[in-house]
Amino acid sequence: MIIVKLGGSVFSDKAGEPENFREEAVRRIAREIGEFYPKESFIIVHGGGSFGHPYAKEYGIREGLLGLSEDTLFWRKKGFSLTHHAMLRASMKIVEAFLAEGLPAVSVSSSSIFLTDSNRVAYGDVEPIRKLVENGFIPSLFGDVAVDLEKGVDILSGDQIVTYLTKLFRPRKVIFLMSVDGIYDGKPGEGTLLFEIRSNEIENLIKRLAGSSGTDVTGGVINKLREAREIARFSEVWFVNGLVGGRLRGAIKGDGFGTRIVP
Ligand code: IP8
Repeated sequence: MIIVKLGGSVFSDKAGEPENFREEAVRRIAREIGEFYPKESFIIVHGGGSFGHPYAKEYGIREGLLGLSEDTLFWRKKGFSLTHHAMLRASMKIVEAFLAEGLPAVSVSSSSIFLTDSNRVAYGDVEPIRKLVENGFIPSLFGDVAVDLEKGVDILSGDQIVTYLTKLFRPRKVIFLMSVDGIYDGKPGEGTLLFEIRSNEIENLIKRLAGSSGTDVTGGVINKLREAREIARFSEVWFVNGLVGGRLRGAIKGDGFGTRIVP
């Protein structure tokens, strides 16, 4: 099994119009997966991109529901629903792109199967996912809103979902598709691309890297690196550019261009 995290900045331009969608890029990614499926099984987890993040930010979903006046409480709950619906629209587009390439992707709503606590998955009902995979489907989950055990509501990042699924399903590989060539020591384009990172070096790297891009409510590359350190205990991890044809194929085959996390 391979888990592919389809970054929000790959299937959409986060700095562009709300809900813009790069259909051609997603269809090409689906075709690269199609070169290995069904011999290899896949789970897709995608991010929020220009769909979920603007709503999550506007309605302050991460602030939760505690201590709010009645009006603000209703407003935030409305934002929860709107953020989820934006994610459903993203999911629909991604699944349609996969179907158009002949791959049986099936949308699985993360907020229906996960509960969070302190920024992690606290509960997950993953049996339907396991069964979908066993029956040859490609489950497609996504970063989403979530009911949170402590603060009422929160945002659950796709990266956290990937970590949770990795611990349970032990995929042989986890591949993060990004809009840059991998993890850089410094700002992308300015720092140097790191082809290999030892998992025990990740903490220092996180300290060196500056904050992340504007609309990303879940912490961008820093969050990914934290998850990667955890994931690397169970699986091979790659970060590759999902906007460049062939990079995903390379990571699947094992001779890819990008960053590989080594134990
Ligand atoms: O882009 C966030 O998921 P991520 C999802 O994987 C929402 O961090 C709803 C903002």
